[in-house]
Amino acid sequence: MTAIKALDSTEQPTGYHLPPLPYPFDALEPFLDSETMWFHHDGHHQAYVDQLNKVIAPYPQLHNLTIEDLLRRLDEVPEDIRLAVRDQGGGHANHQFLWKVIGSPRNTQPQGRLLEALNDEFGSLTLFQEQFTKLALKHLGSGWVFLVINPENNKLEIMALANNDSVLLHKRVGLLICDVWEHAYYLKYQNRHAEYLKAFWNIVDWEVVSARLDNFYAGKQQL
Ligand code: MN3
Repeated sequence: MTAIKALDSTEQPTGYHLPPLPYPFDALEPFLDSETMWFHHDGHHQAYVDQLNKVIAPYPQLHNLTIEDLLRRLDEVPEDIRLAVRDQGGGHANHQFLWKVIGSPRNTQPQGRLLEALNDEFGSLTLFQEQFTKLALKHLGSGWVFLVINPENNKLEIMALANNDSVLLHKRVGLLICDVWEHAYYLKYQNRHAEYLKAFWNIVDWEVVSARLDNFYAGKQQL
């Protein structure tokens, strides 16, 4: 087991912070309303960051790791806080990832390598969306659904994870993520789950998702 690097005396522990939402709260209207987005980002996501900072506070050697490294190296995190780090850190990482791959509805489409890979693996974009939605409907409650690439065989996979588990703990690279926790949609859609999942496709930024696959092939790290 590699020891986590301790901080130099000159380094200031930074902990984790909530990045601002990369667009206004009402940018996803009419598919997600600004009240939902405000609660989701400033409320739920902020709470994960705050809890994570509280949990790691007694362990300065963890203060300067990126959230990706913290999750990838979870087995080196002290055992008494490991579960809390998995949950609060996963919540932070997953939400950061989510804000990047959704955006104002502008009818983007998968491009280049991603479009080819979706066609190869699922038959078409529509068939992929059907499979993704089907899995998401099964996992509503507390969890996340992902489109990932498996670096072992470079194949696309749809993956559902419970609670705040991160694809980083499953040696996958995330391309797309959908939040199926109730707080992601309840204010607007209540129990109309299928309607929320249908609306989701209107706010996916396929240019970003396509770029994530290109970044993977270019060997670039990304959350
Ligand atoms: Mn959420």
